Amino acid sequence: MDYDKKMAWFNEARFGMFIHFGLYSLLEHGEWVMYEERIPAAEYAKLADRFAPVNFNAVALADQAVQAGAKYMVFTTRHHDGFCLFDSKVSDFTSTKTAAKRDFVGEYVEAARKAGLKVGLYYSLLDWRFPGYFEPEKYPESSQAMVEQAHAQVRELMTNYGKIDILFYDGGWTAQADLNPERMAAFWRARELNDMVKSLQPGIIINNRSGTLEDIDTPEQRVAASQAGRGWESCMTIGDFVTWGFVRHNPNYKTVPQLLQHLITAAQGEGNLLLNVGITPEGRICNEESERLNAMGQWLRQNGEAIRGSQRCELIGHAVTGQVDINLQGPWTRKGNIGYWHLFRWPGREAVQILVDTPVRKVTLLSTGQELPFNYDKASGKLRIYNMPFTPPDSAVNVLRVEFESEPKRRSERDLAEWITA
Ligand code: FHN
Repeated sequence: MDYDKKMAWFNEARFGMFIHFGLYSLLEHGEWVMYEERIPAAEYAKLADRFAPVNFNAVALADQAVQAGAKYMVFTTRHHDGFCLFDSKVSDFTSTKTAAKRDFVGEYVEAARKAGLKVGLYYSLLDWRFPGYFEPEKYPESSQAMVEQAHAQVRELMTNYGKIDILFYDGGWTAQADLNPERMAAFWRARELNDMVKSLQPGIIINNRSGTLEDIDTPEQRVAASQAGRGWESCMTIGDFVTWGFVRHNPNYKTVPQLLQHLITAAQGEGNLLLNVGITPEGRICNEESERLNAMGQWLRQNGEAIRGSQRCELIGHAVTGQVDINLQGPWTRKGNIGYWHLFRWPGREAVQILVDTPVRKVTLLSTGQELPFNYDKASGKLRIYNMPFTPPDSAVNVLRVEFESEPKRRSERDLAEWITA
């Protein structure tokens, strides 16, 4: 399928909800607990006897994503511990064959679709239960078996749950932390794997973590734009960067303005934010995360126009490569001839944007529709917006919607000192 066509819904969405849930959720020490505490496989497997999250409600999860303004979800079908939240013919270490006796992936997919959300599946290639993962030369058969298992399970996921919109691979690196794409692709037989995925799910968006480039880049815990024309998605936790699985006592949650600023910064570079929730042992989203998501949803309901399907804007934004200026107030997004100025810091009565090369027709405050007087001086390239409310209407981020005569262009400064004597 044509790349732009395939990516259209993804680029319109800009915001997705990531869900980390698995056996590790029971221990509340994060999703790496098995490895970080070197819990032997047989001992770790006993967790499955008491993994029966009665409050796991996929409909409620999907509802939360909708409330947050997310347009898609990505769910951990299996993390590095190898425990599958789906039925698998090639493993008994699954939620369908142990205490829970539930196919959480099936429940999730159905709920997501019903809520009108696009469906993403996360799958960890590596599986810590295989000695051959850690020592492939010493245990070549085990290493082979792990790769075979990954191929078989990805096939199951791509076959048994109807249309899947995103495949989010993870854990493609070696135990020696080798992230060389060629070696990763050779180890996992990624080309063969992804050919199979594409034949089963035409139109699926595949991430870049199996060793082959595929459709999207996935910067983690940071927002970093790819080259124009290439899709990308920053995945990030609401809490601090150490853990994606639920941790009960974590004082390090990001604030709503911080989270919105990450979303906007992604939108500025034509990328998405995939924001993670760590599900509690009982199967819920904790209040700290839920409250933040709801606040983001509230903001998006008023300002979503500036985010959905956003394009890059030439006006100075936040730390744009190759430009010395950093716009104190915040970055711009764009849609056609409309520029959206995201005020991360409220400037008071007047906002000044320099190096504007395109005449302006109209300025409004996006959330209220209030029209604001302005002056655009073609000679200096300055846009002054006046009579703004003294206190910011939104306590997090306010957006000025600026209608230009044509696509807003940035004026280049041929003589960098000219402005001093102007
Ligand atoms: O090791 C994982 C981590 O637990 C988490 O799942 C994140 C999400 O992108 N990915 C890995 C590290 O890149």
